[in-house]
Amino acid sequence: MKALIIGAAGFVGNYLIDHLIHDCHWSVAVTKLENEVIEHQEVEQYNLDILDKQAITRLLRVLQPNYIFHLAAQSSVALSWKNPSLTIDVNVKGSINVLDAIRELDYYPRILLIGSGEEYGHILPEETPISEENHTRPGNIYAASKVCQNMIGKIYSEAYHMDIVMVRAFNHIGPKQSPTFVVADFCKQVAEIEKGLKEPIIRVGNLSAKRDFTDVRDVVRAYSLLMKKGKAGETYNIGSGKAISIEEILKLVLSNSDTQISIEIDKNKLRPVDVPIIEADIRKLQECTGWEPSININQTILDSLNYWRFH
Ligand code: A2R
Repeated sequence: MKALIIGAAGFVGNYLIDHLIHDCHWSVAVTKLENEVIEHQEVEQYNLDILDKQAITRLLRVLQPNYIFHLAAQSSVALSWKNPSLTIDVNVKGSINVLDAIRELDYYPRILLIGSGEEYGHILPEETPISEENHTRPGNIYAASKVCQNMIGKIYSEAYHMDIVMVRAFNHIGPKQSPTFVVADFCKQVAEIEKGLKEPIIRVGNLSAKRDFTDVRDVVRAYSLLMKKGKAGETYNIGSGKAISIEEILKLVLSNSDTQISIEIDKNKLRPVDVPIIEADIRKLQECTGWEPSININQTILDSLNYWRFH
């Protein structure tokens, strides 16, 4: 099996490459932006900006992979408030470029489109845990762009009989994640405090929000399982199935350090609109694949903290 990961230089791509090579034993090619570096020397690497549709066509005509994991995105909610048009360009126009290039080539790979638990947006208490059938009420520009990507995936799958599976991945965490995301941000701050690089105060945003966190190594396993077993045109939630408050996360991070650290609210870390609770109903994924998360949250936090301690 030949797999192509589009947008492999990011947080998830790094883990997905490892998993596909070492656990699935697939042949793997990857794309990245020109200025990005992918450390895995063993994979074929290509520069690709998904805003350039002709470049996508040229690459796919030559490679013709059986499986395409579409990861390329502007993936930060915070940046989507600051740069909404870039977010829409990359996440909507870029995704349609990928799908349309495949449609025009008249070949039928299986495509996994990566969406987000953020798509559900303002979830009502009685809708928790949230299932794939629920309404989406996106609460930020990133979420809106991923809802749009999901709808386009469904339309292309039905209209052109393309083999597209959509996922809604809830928050995924782990070593090497950018500190624009909350767990990595907390771990990096604590590691800097321990090294004496920063005063012993951790700056935090909204602590009451509850999110469904899964280790990225479990998430990529769900991706390959859905590639093998998912049904075309369907959307699958990927999450732990249990929401935890950011305050609990903060406590876990601090409990893994011996240093005395005080907590301060930083207004810059508060969002214009924040969704109170996001928790995944993962029965559809489990019925289809038998997937279970295997790494508990404290282990992920410890691994992330150790990553920042040694970098
Ligand atoms: O934004 P950058 O410079 O970090 O590059 C990201 C890249 N990317 C693009 N690739 C091709 N053409 C573009 N026009 C373009 N714009 C951005 O996609 C980055 O290297 C990669 C996405 O990786 P991350 O931002 O680290 O996201 P992560 O956590 O790996 O998530 C993968 C997927 C995304 O679709 C998320 O929205 C979803 O999972 O949660």
